[in-house]
Amino acid sequence: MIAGGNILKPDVENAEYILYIGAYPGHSGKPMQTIARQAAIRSSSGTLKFDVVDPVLAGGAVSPIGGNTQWIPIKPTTDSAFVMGMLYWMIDNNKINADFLSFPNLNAAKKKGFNSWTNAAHLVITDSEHPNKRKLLRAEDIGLAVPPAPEPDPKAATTTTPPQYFVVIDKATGKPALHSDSNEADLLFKGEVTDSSGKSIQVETSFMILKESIFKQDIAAYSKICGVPEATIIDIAKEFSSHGTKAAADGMGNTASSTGFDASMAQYLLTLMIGSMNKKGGVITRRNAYKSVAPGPRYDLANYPNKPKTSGINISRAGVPYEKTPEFKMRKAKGENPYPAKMPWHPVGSGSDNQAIFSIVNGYPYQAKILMFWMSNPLMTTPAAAREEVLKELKKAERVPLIIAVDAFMGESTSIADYIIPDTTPYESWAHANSEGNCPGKVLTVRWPVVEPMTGKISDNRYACFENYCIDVAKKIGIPGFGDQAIPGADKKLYPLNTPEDFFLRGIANVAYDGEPVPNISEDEIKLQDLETATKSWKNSLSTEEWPKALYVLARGGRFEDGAKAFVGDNHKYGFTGCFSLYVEKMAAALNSFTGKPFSGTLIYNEEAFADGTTLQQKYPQKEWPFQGVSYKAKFRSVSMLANTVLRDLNKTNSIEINPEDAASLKLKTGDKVKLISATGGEAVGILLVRQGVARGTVAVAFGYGHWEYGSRVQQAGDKKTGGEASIASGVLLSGISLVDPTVKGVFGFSEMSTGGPSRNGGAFRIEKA
Ligand SMILES: Nc1nc2c(c(=O)[nH]1)N[C@H]1C(S)=C(S)[C@@H](COP(=O)(O)OP(=O)(O)OC[C@H]3O[C@@H](n4cnc5c(=O)[nH]c(N)nc54)[C@H](O)[C@@H]3O)O[C@H]1N2
Ligand SMILES: Nc1nc2c(c(=O)[nH]1)N[C@H]1C(S)=C(S)[C@@H](COP(=O)(O)OP(=O)(O)OC[C@H]3O[C@@H](n4cnc5c(=O)[nH]c(N)nc54)[C@H](O)[C@@H]3O)O[C@H]1N2
Ligand SMILES: [Mo]
Repeated sequence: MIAGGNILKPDVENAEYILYIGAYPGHSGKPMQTIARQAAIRSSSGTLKFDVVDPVLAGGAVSPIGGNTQWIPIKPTTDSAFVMGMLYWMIDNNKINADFLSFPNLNAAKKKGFNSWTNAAHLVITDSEHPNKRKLLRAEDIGLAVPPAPEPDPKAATTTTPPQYFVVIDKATGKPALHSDSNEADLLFKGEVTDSSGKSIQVETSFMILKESIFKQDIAAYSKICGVPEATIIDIAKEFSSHGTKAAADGMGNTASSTGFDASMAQYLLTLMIGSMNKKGGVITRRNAYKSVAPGPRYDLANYPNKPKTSGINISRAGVPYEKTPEFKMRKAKGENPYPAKMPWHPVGSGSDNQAIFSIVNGYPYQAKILMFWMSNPLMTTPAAAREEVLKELKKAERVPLIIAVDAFMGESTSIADYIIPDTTPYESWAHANSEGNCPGKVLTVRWPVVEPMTGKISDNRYACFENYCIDVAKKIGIPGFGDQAIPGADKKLYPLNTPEDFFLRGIANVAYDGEPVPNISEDEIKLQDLETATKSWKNSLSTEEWPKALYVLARGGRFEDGAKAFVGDNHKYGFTGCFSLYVEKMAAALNSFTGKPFSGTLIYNEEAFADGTTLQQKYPQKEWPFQGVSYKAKFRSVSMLANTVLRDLNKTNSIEINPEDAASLKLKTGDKVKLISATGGEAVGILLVRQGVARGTVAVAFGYGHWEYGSRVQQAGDKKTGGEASIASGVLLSGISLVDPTVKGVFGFSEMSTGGPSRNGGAFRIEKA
């Protein structure tokens, strides 16, 4: 399964309808300027309709008075209930693309003009007696013959896992078949299949499991949970399912909650139900990039001689099933009940800086020795990390003996470092950035230094910066992959990595030669931009053959494929061609590390709950804690954008925002100084803003405010003082009082148990006059 918000985005240029669930086209999102332009042009010309389901009304291209858009307030953390209501109606009224869902493999989909496929018709073992219960039925479970495994490629760098064969009921024969052999499978099968010993096994399709989960409640019940009227849920379901494959669902920041997995699954299930995955006007992959820092056509920037193998357990406890840890095995061996674990382990997903912070402050699963910050400020940006109890621990030498920050600013995290290495800003530095989305073609932008860095010279032509720091430290302590013989070329020779340009220019050569190479730059263009002078000091980093193509890319700030060429017919060329899961076996097989209970493999609505399963409502009932918190990106700033005084002046501070009815019942008004109090301790004082654009029971706070460093305090280096601009610290940081989980010993930010996703949105809060 792949998460909805991560690699998929609506094709705004071609869609007829987009449902944004907790994402504002043009207010935020990636990249918000492109989305704003595309969404505004298309909706004002009447060719695109889009709705936003969000507890907070933001700016951007949405307007309550403009045409073709609608704001639908929702109760935070209940997105899956809203979507289950929509899916209920769509399934009940035959408004799903059942043909698409019946393709059990990519080839079957391709024959019918699609290029994505799902496991909707794959069978799942529901038999509670079967050793593989809750798993997808595989060929070996019923003794179905499979093709011989392909010979392993001796030249392959990594061992590939052999193909797996799942089982479907083939529509044509009515019999079990390999998923790869059937062109159309029975979507609605629920019954028994027989294994080779003649024993019957209870199975049903992924789709049936999903349907049963949805039909456990009705639309009225879902409406009650999410606070969106039943009629609105039905209207949106009708709209969403009446544009063929030219509709899409999206969302991103909304999934950062303790119910975020359900929210992202809900989102991509919507798209699958109408078959618009990988379709023009549907949902397409983002970050379709040319090869740069990769095994590329000119240089291999991912591998090098003597590359060390990493091993061990990720300190963040994320992407690691508890059952694979030494702690579990030891407790099991002693005959103890291994649950609950000492701290939560999150079996699904990947490493997490949010979770790493809580591992470090608890010294669990092991002691951190060196903590390094670069281009990240997790103390400010991780929910609950700015709490006093976290900061106090992190500053103790026994928690982390050495903290190194490489930064251009005195960020909050940088301020607790033992050593600060000065770093460059964008105009002074190199980068390869792929497009975040909203262009279907391949894109890679390249950034190169246009001014001399102001960080200080460390030797001839070399300046203090992150890359030089890494290079010099690696050489000193003998880490392979740096120095004169470091980067493998396509010609099998080894090239040096002694400077940032050695690395980035070789990446640019890869970009220039990826697929059909770019043309050579013309002499006129070189002269026009005086590229000769600009690149003079980097001459040795590329060959004379490579330079004219590298310059072609540099002069354009990257390489950009024409978006129209990224489609074949109405199929996206770079679509994800693996299986999209309606039933996520990995989730179904994973266990909650505190309760020992399995997660759901299908879409369900989970209430916000702590690690041990206690719901928030049980512990902090709404009567006492009437608000859930929501943080949203501020329109005119990013987390780190405070250094820009023009943007800072546009929105000097933020507010604690609530709905007029909530304000009336608290006898509060706009401008009142109020305390926002967190159910697990901690409070923030700010100014109240009462507005209609906030759902009832929600308190909204724009992110990016409430700094305590970043130039707000005076800092001294030698006898030089800097900073002291108090206005930088203005406003409230909601995540500074985000909930901790009282069912976990030590300090632990309230998180989702399956993935470790932090609870940025949701929780339990109270407001009082300050
Ligand atoms: N409550 C709440 N929390 C959130 C979010 C939210 O909406 N609400 N958003 C989340 C999201 S989506 C993200 S991506 C993260 C972002 O989280 P982070 O990546 O941790 O934060 P940033 O502020 O984007 O950047 C980190 C730091 O990079 C440094 N920096 C900035 N510019 C430069 C530069 O030019 N050169 C160098 N060397 N360093 C620089 C600064 O010290 C800055 O503080 O925050 C997350 N946290
Ligand atoms: N102006 C601006 N634009 C940005 C950034 C920025 O800092 N400022 N940062 C960039 C980055 S790093 C990112 S990742 C993207 C993020 O882009 P988005 O995902 O569009 O923005 P966020 O503000 O993170 O998203 C949170 C949204 O979800 C809503 N929300 C919260 N809880 C729920 C819920 O339970 N259900 C629903 N339906 N909605 C909920 C919030 O009100 C908010 O509108 O933006 C990028 N663009
Ligand atoms: Mo982000």
